[in-house]
Amino acid sequence: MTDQAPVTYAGPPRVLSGVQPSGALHLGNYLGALVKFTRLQHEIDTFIFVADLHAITVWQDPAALAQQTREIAAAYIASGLDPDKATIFPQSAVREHAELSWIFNCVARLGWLDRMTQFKEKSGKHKERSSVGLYTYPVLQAADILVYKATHVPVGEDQKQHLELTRDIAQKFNHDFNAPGFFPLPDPLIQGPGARVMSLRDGSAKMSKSDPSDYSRINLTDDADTIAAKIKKARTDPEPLPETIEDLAARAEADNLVGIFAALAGKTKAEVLAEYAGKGFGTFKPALAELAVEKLAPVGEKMRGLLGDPAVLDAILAKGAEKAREAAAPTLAEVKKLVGFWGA
Ligand code: AQP
Repeated sequence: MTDQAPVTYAGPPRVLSGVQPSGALHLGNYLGALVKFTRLQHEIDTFIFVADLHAITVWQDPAALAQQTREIAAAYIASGLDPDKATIFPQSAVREHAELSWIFNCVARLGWLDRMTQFKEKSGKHKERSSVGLYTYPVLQAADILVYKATHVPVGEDQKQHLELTRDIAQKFNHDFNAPGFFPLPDPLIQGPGARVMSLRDGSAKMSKSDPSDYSRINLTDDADTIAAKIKKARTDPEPLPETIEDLAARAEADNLVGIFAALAGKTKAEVLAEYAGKGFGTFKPALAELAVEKLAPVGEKMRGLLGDPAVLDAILAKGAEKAREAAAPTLAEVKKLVGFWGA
């Protein structure tokens, strides 16, 4: 322990994020995560992984997991991630994530994890039957980020609490091991109208892979007709669109569709309202469907093309894993020294 004033992290900026290979990707994953990755790769050194260690916190069919991993990699590239710019890799191929996660399990406090709302939501009424991994998921997430000393983490709104936990772990590690400024306190990049895309069937629930209704979400692999049909069937209210954001706030489903339009068009919700205020959903939904098809159908098509040649995807993942290991290994070596392990 030390009385020294905290020293801020002085290393270079770096982006880290990932998506679990636990099912088909949807519009929420695309707007909350993938689109941001693509933008950031041009600005900052970017590491994007396929979170297969996270995926097995709930049961995954061993015969399908590797292919699901390729599918996420294909979605990244189809959304615009360039493997020559960003490092794209499977989490399980870089063992430093799991090793640092154990050390962080000994830094994080039970009380911190007890507060995590995602565990409560995902474990539901059967907490005692959930895997221990599901409970310590946010600790692994902290290791994912900090093993690369990442400073910026593009995620959807649902990950905000986990990012706060990452900052708490970094701060406690730096303090306990007398290493001020060793780990950065990473900033979540959440803002934007796509940060929380809600279900098309229920404006109070987030769009999610695990929702039993396929009509609740738009999958990246949906074809143009399916995308249009899902938007047509999306739940709404009978009122025309209002003029102000404030008047939209109490209308969850309308707010969600305007938010999706804004995110896909690269506009603000206010700009969308300026165009559609006073118009009903009979006008707005077809315009949204057209925009969604224009933006998403090519992504699905490109994904299918990439998946037709798994050897190319595997080569990209293998090369990414090598680069990621090179970046992660020195951090873990320093951590082991700080902790005081023999031989470190
Ligand atoms: N509805 C959403 N709106 C905006 N962003 C979202 N994300 C997920 N849902 C939305 C963001 O997508 C990234 C990857 O998510 P993930 O697959 O790692 O985990 P998740 O959050 O558990 O995704 P799902 O679809 O909700 O899966 P299930 O149904 O299994 O819980 C993250 O950045 C997340 O914020």
